[in-house]
Amino acid sequence: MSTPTKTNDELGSGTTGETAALSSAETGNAYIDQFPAEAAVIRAAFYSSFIALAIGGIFGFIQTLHRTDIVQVVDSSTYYTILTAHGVFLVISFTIFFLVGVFTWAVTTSLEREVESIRFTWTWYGLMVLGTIFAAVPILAGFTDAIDMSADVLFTFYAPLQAHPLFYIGLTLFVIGTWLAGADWFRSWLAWKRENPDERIPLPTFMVLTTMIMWYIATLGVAVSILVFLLPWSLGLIETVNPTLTRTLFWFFGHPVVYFWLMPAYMMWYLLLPKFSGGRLFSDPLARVVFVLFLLLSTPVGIHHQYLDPGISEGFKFIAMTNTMFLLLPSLLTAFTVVASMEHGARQRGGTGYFGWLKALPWKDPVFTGMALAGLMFAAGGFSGMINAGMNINYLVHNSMWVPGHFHLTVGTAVALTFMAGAYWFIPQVTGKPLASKPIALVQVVLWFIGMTFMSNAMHRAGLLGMPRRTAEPWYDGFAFEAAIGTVGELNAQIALGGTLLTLSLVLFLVNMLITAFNRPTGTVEANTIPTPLSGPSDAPKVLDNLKLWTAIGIVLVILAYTLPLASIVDRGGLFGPGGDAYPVTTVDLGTIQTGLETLIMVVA
Ligand code: HAS
Ligand code: CU
Repeated sequence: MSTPTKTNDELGSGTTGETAALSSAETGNAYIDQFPAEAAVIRAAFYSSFIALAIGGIFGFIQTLHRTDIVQVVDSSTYYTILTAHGVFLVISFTIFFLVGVFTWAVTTSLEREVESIRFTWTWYGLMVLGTIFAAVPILAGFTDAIDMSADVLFTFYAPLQAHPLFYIGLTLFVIGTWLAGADWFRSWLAWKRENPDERIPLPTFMVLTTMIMWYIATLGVAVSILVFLLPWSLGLIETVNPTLTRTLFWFFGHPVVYFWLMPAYMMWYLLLPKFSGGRLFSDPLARVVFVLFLLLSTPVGIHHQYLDPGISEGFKFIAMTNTMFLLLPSLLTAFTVVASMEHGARQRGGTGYFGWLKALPWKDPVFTGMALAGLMFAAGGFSGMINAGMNINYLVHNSMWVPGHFHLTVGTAVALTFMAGAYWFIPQVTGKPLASKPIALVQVVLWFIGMTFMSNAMHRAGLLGMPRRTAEPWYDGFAFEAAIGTVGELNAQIALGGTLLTLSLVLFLVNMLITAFNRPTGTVEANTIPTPLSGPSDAPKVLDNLKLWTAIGIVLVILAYTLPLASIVDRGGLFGPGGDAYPVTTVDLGTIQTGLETLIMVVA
């Protein structure tokens, strides 16, 4: 390992930052100048994520027009193929490829050191690419009968839906890639720690490490589910599985995965939003508390996705609900800290008054505006999450369009819009080329906000009318949805309009990225600096950096929340039973559909 030629003083770990300068437009001090080898991997990860975004976005567009009955370019029988491709490409590939790039940036920048072995870094990236391709092949093969493969199992992929083995193998490789990525960052930190035994962990690295510990705990559930049950089942090695067990193991992972997407977005709000607001992070200690809370509480809540599942007793559901309500705390703390930092920035820029300071924020900057609008929408998405989390009120919204409304505000905006806005800063950093068009970028982020306002609001309302999710043709013969205000036609029109604006916004984003990538470097790129916090790490109790302690408590909480529910599920249904036929939805004849439906009814009943 060698020390990079140019270092970044402002991100130093020990200073409290009373005298820290804000970022300046020095040239030759962009990330690519400091870490050229790492910049190449991060570029590759970002471009992979954009390819996934483009593919997933196309399916989203087809889907929104299909289920609102505006234009149907595919047969309804392929709807699950489209829905699976939309979900997997966006929430698995787009988000995770992007975040591994951001995490690599965060660790190298804040530790001021190159990765220990760039070959290892390329290896985990390569595994993630291989995994994505393996999983994508059976998903896309679902569109044609010519290839005897499918994976129409949605991004939640639990039994009785069954995919081709290649899908599970691909997911496994992808997850192993992320595990190795985490190992890479831990190695960097340990090497740094040997040289700096008395320093506090720099905040960006602290955020990466806590997120990865959370991810290691969470992915245990999906690893067991795939390796012990789903993969052997799809290979024909075992005849049957216990659907409730695979669902529960999925949600063991399926809730924390949403924080695996959110925590990098939060990291960008903590590190970049204050900078672009013209100020400094309000509190480093609070940020550390938030990430520790996520580490502790993200996993023992997964059963809040299963309030309506039979076979899990109410008491366990109640515990999951209680934990979920505690889990609101880190987000509420984040709302406070990030908005306080923005206010500080606005006042530095001359803003005054109770709310007047809002006008002093740099609304013409797409990085700032994108992230601020993402935060604003997350306030709404967080509230619909609280409603989901209430055990009794969940019965009203579960499996309805409300839920896609919720997650298009959270992962679809808080995360996706933050990542896109962040890309306007990161891509110049890792290419050395200024953004092709700032005005188009600004239009893009605002268009996303407007499109999502239409779409998610109408989705929530449609859900309250009882309109189901995951349905190609959610209209029933002889059944009219009763709308309290407006009509279902109006809601569908809003969903389709919103989806179209989002597609337009996506095109603008991708074109801007494409032109930037192929541009010749002209003009200067801003220096890779983050202002130090107002209240720095020396104000944070040392125990916050005790990662072993938090890991141990995190594991104990998971054991407490999951041992009894899993034991009782296995006790009732058996480890590999009660079974029921596998259910691939497409490329099957009517007889199989009938058997599948009977299975589903059996499982639900
Ligand atoms: Fe969720 C279902 C509960 C957060 C994603 N969620 C889903 C699904 C997805 C998803 C994908 O309890 C569907 C899965 C499926 O296919 O079935 N969710 C919650 C709760 C939270 C929550 C309590 N979800 C997320 C996040 C996601 C995400 C984050 C992705 C990234 N969710 C549920 C439940 C279900 C569920 C049930 C199951 C529903 C069912 O029945 O199927 C909380 O974490 C939310 C806390 C958030 C807040 C908001 C704080 C506000 C902030 C904004 C600050 C403002 C700024 C801007 C910075 C309390 C931080 C200021 C700007 C200025 C201009 C001043
Ligand atoms: Cu959840």
